[in-house]
Amino acid sequence: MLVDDFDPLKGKRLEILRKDGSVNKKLEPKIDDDILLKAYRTMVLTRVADEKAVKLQRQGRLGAYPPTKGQEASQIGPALAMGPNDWLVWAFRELGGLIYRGVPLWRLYLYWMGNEEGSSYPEGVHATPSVVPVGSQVPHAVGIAYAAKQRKEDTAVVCFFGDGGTSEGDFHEGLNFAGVMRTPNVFICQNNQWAISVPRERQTASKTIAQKAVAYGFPGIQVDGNDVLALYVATKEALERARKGEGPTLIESYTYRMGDHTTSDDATRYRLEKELLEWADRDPIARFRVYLTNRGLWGEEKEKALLEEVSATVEEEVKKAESFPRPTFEDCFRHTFATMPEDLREQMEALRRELPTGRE
Ligand SMILES: Cc1ncc(C[n+]2csc(CCOP(=O)(O)OP(=O)(O)O)c2C)c(N)n1
Ligand SMILES: [Mg+2]
Repeated sequence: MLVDDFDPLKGKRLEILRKDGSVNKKLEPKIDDDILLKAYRTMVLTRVADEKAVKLQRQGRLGAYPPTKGQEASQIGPALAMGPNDWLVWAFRELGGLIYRGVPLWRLYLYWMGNEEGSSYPEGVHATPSVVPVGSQVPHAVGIAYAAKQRKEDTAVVCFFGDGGTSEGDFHEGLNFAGVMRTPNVFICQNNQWAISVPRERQTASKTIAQKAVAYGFPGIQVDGNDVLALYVATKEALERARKGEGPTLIESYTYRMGDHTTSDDATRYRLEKELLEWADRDPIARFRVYLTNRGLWGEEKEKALLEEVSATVEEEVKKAESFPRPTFEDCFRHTFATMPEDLREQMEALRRELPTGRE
């Protein structure tokens, strides 16, 4: 088993697709060509959709947005490994995984535009809505997995969170419970080296995040987070364990946030350009393209056609999202209770009085 060969306490990291696009043949997974191509398309679509979201925010057409650039493999690798009944529980920076799992892009844009309709996913798409309170989705993911186990359903739950999320009580409570009850969870920490302006070294004194699993009594593995094949392989093995009733796994996806924390942030204030350039050299999409080219599946013509198709798709999705009415200030008071409690109604009325006329 991989988790035995890549002991995080010994500082080992699973890498299959190297940054130059060459591959470790011994560990290379067998994935059908059409799945590989779908994964590549989704990675490129995610990159283009992400850049568009930042532009929309700058133009005042979308609220705040957390860029996902650089983390595409980290999300799409696990998505490839998931079965149709598995749940995806996410935080707020998992655009690629959601698109791969079938959440329409226009819905995700709509969510960042402030419209709660954006959190309503099509029937059969097993994904929870975004949660911004850091780490709070971890107990939810464990609860879903525990319920599936009690009901004897063939369902595992893949839960994403960040390096910053591991400092929250919810992370500890969730992983502890999962370990004790052997729930079918795969925890994926997207260690993108930063939690807003807090670097990874200030987040935890642990040498790796993967090694935290040891204390909870289940396997942990650190994986090159810019390597879509390694993420696929590690998640697939973890899901197999989960389905066999062998309990959870913690995967640390060692990656990098290429953009700002959100559109309200300016990362040049706290990190060096040198670091950014080093990680740009480890781009997850570039190496996957070389891999596909070496396998005879890709070339310049196809790349050009794909970029055109994907850009047109993104424009269509934006159009669809913008066809919905813009949210009003009242929307942030809705959707929590079926019937709004009196004190919340009073707060809403107080805010209405504060707003300048015309801004409602
Ligand atoms: C409980 C809580 N505390 C603080 C914040 C403010 N906040 C939003 S994102 C974030 C950093 C999260 O870092 P990480 O978990 O590494 O995820 P990343 O943003 O890097 O994807 C913080 C502190 C919050 N949303 N919730
Ligand atoms: Mg982070």
